Amino acid sequence: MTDKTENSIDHVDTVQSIDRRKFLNTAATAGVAGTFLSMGLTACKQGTTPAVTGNAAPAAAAAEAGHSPHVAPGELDSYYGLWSGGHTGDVRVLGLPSGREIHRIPVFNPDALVGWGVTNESKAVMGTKADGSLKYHVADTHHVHGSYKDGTYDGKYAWVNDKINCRIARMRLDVFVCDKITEIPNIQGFHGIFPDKRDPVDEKINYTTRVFCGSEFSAPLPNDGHDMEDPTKYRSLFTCVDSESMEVRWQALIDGNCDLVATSYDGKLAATNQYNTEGGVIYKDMMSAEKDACVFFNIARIEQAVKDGKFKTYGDSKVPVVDGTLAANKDPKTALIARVPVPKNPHGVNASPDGKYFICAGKLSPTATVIELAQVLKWFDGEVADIAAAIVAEVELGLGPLHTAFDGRGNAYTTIFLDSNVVKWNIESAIKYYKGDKTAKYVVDRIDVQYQPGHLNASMSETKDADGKWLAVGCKFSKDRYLPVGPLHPENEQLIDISGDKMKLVADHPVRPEPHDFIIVKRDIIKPRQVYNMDEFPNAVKDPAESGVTRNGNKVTVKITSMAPAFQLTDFKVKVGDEVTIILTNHDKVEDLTHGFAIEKYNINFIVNPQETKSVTFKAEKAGVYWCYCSHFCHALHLEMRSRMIVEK
Ligand code: K7E
Ligand code: CUA
Ligand code: CA
Repeated sequence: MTDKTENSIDHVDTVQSIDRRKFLNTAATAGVAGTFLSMGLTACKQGTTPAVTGNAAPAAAAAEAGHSPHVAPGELDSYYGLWSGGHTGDVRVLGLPSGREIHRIPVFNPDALVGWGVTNESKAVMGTKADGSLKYHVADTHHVHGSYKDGTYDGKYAWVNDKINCRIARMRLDVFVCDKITEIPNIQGFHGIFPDKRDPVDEKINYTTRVFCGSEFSAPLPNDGHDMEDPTKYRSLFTCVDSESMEVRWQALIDGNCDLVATSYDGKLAATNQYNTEGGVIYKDMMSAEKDACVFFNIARIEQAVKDGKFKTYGDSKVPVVDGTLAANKDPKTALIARVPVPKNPHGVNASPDGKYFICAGKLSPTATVIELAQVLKWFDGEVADIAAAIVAEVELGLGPLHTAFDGRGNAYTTIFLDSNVVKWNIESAIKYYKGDKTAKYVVDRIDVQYQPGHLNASMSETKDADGKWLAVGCKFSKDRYLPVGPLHPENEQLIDISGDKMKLVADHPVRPEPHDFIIVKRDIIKPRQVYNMDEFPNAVKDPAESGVTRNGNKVTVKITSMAPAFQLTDFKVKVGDEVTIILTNHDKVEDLTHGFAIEKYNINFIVNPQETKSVTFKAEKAGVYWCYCSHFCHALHLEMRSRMIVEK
């Protein structure tokens, strides 16, 4: 174990420390922090609040130093931020360093602005019941990750998980729209995701072709009413989804559970941290063991096993499930998985940008475990007898380490939930220290954040091009940082300048609860288009002359075009009882010329971007005249841009 005085930071502001202590003892310990503490952090060997909270900067002092996040009016940010929205079920797009929110991509939940969950096209992506209504209305997004090429983002896709209904969604980054959602079978509590960075076998494939998914909760397999009262029979699976087709390729049955996911730069390994190796159903059981694990998956071997027919299927699912349990994988030379022991209930697992290490943060242990991937591969080759040899460091960072980001200069940045700070530490120094060199100072800097940080990420941190400029931190509590707005506080996203030796807090941004993970991508990597090609939509009304009403029994199709400031049809007739489908193509080609289509009293609104086509289907239930109006400002005659739906008895 470590000696934290060895790794203290020199400049301790005693007054600040006392203030913080007082704060934690009152406000924070009353909440989640208190729960965590009572859950066993005090059981840690060195589990008292560290003497050093270090570098706590009063707001005024923080503002005076560091690069300015201010981006002047008319100027563009240098990074895109893709932020999971949490239980709003969407993905936020920010410009960084300004923190300006420039878009929200509706994903799992309906969105009244664009008509997500209203249009037929979006419903087809979201999934419907037999009657055409949406299958799900809630979601909980945690993790957003982008597609890779050659170890860095290629700007093609991003993916996000839904923990509530076990769905993975893909977003096209050329148009910032969700285009596919897959519901993963056999699992519950779908939490971590990570795309692979190259193919484990074919050297030529140096880009993402798979996305790996962890399932946090175990359940009977198949979950069809058997074994419900016997949690020892509950199972958890690790899932591989094809990044193009978005079909589930395979699953691996494991012992314990999955939490977060990381992938190696050589494509050979994926891993998930496990906090419930105990298979507990209540938290006391889940934290009963001193060690949990980080499980590594040998992707090439798993896919060979699938090819060789060594799999089962469960219930209605056709997905091949290989056996990744410990009992079936005792011989390293044929093992599909390797299980590295890490201290009690670890949380994040993150891949260092040099491709060498995965870092598993301790959560209930004050440590981070550094696992060397070369050693894991050697274990799979039978060259290393004990998998624990892959652990090259296990060092103390503070109370409740969760997630780790990187600056590309050999430093890691880990959120320390209970201490409410971010610690900057040097990986190679940590390895030296762990090897026995007690002069190695691995803690480089520490900064207070407000308050209780979950995820953090640095610019390009999860790529080989980690550039060490900005670090954003998602704080779970904002408390006194903003004007009070009743009982519900916003969360607090903070921006830290990490370009120098010392971290500098430069901005606070309130955010609707509750974001988790995010990525910060150099702006030139993403190449969005502003105008669609009409041919991308098979149902496009390509010529305004095609607009009109066609009837097939009680099914009525209404084709409409828009061109500012008019719809072509200015009116259309349907009958009560008709199933009406309106197809609207926007013929405007001008960038930023979006129209809306809202139908009074029919609960319908959606937008069409330049050259885009969308459709809605509904029952004409009420006789009368119903104005259809353009709901999106488009022209000086925007208010006049209307049509009439005349519903005859
Ligand atoms: Cu740490 Cu769901 Cu990634 Cu949130 S999880 S903090
Ligand atoms: Cu068209 Cu407003
Ligand atoms: Ca545990």
